[in-house]
Amino acid sequence: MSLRESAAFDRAVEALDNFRIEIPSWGFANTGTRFGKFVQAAAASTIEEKFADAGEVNRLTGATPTLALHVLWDLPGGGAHDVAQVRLLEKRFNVRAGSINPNLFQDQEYKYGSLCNPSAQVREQALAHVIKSIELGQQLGSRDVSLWLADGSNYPGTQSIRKRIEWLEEALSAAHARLAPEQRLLVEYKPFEPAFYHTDIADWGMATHLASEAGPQARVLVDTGHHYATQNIEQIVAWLLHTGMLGGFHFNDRRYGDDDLTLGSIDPYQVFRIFHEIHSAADDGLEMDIAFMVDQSHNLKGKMEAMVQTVVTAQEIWVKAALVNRKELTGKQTECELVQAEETFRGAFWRDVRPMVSAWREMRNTPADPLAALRESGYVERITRERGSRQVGAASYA
Ligand code: RM4
Ligand code: MN
Ligand code: MN
Repeated sequence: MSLRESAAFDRAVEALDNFRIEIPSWGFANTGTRFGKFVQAAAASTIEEKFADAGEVNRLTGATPTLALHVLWDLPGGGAHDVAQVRLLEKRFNVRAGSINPNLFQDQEYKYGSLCNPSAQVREQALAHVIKSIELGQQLGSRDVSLWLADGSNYPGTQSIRKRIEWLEEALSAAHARLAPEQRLLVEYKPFEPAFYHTDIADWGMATHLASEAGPQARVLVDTGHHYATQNIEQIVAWLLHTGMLGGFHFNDRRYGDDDLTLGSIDPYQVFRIFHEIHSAADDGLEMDIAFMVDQSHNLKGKMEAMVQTVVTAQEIWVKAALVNRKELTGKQTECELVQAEETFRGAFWRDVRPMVSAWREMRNTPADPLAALRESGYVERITRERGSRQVGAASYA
């Protein structure tokens, strides 16, 4: 039997046809560590270049039709001009504006917090920025506003943790009230950095509480890099699926902190375990509406290569997890046949699905090997030539 005639291939095709992953504009820009930046000649520094790069990734992988935007980096004017420009770029590069990410972390006013700042005036300013982001989402026809706060404190006793919860509840309800019916507010959590004593939205429990209190269109966003080392992320995902609170993901890999390394580069099995929870919940008929997004910035790897590699990895692991024989697995789980259950599960992880994914790519008229196609296209050489001279002295993430 040929590959394309197998039941597994049908399942893989269905899984890949339904899998879309959003890529971030900041993944194409020059970013760095807190020690400095290594500037790349091919990095994008305008919104046009970010859309061009995203369009190329979408052409190569067939899976990235939307681009996440950070309001101050990508839409600094925030007005009609920015919106009109994005609308033109969407058409030109065949990529739509994706989630809108407010910037509540870089202005000097936010030194002691944004929505949780002890100053009512700063809290108001931060809320106004969130509302502006919601309105931008409406103007761009983009559904999700994805909220990450850098708020927290560095030393015990220096802030009232409880007061800050109340301010946050108030702000998120006020923001929720401004959502259009089709919009969603995604609440991201992170237990450390930039604050290192307490973070105001530190984990999925806090994010779930805040999203539930804010209103019916708020959900939790899981960034895989935003957990303590050794935390069982797939269990968190299972709980969020069970409670209907899972709104989306920011995918990246990590070894120590919020490292933003390419997906699956350190622990591909973890990605598999997370994807398995999603396929399994879907098979059981659970309702879900999940925004899959990448949140990575590549400091050493080429940005285009790293992004294509990320999307290809996501597609491959998504298929591996789709191919878990869940009927067999349920039987083994019920019988407590531990080793056999584990082998059924792991067997799918070890399966080489690359021939199937390549066959799907050909069926969908996309290159069989996206990384090779990127190399052959000469795209990176072209943008290196065109952008190189402008990169000297680049200082911001925008
Ligand atoms: C944070 C978080 C957010 C991202 C910012 C820039 O660590 O992951 O999602 O927007 O970084
Ligand atoms: Mn994130
Ligand atoms: Mn992060």
